[in-house]
Amino acid sequence: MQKPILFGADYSVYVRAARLALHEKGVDYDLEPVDVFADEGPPPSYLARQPFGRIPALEHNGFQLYETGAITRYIDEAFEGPALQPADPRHRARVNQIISIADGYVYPTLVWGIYVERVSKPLRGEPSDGKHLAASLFKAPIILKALADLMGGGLWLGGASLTLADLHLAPMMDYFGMAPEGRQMLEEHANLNAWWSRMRERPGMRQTKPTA
Ligand SMILES: N[C@@H](CCC(=O)N[C@@H](CS)C(=O)NCC(=O)O)C(=O)O
Repeated sequence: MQKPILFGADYSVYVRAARLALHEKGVDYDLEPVDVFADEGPPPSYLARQPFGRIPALEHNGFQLYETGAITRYIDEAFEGPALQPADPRHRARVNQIISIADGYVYPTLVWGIYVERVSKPLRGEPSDGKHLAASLFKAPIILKALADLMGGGLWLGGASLTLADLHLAPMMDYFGMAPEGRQMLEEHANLNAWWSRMRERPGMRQTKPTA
């Protein structure tokens, strides 16, 4: 069997979620660099793999796949290792709900609206969009409360064991927590904060830390 190849860049939260799934399953893989934010954009050969120009994309034994939710579920189901999705329909639905919240609300608001405006743009010497930041800071507590409510008293977001919900959310939380407001908001929810302390210590998280 060939090693899976993941196309993307280590700065991407979505690439990192797929890499975390590979790490948790104990799967050896190659990371083939694709920089979607390069001035010239992604190479045309990559657009043949991912017509929307987003990262990541996966190739495994000739099977090509894009969209992170499909990739992480495929990794979970195609490889040996601990199951990352609960078998019980209600628990599995909860995991899928949290992944959907990550895509629909966490990524645009906590990553683009807060991390990018508050941390990344100033580091690059670019002006922040104050309105975007303010609107995102206003929406963020709703998102954190929803996640904290769904998590309840479990150790992990989806219950007693680590699931894809944790792996999708963790890379986004890592960026969000780099903003002082992000750290403060996280600390207001004891269960989420404790989850983040557990999650950030996993070997996969350390091995996939963005380089820049
Ligand atoms: N729906 C896509 C989203 C992936 C995504 O947005 N990736 C970002 C990097 S974290 C990207 O490629 N952005 C490039 C762009 O917005 O042009 C998936 O689930 O894979």
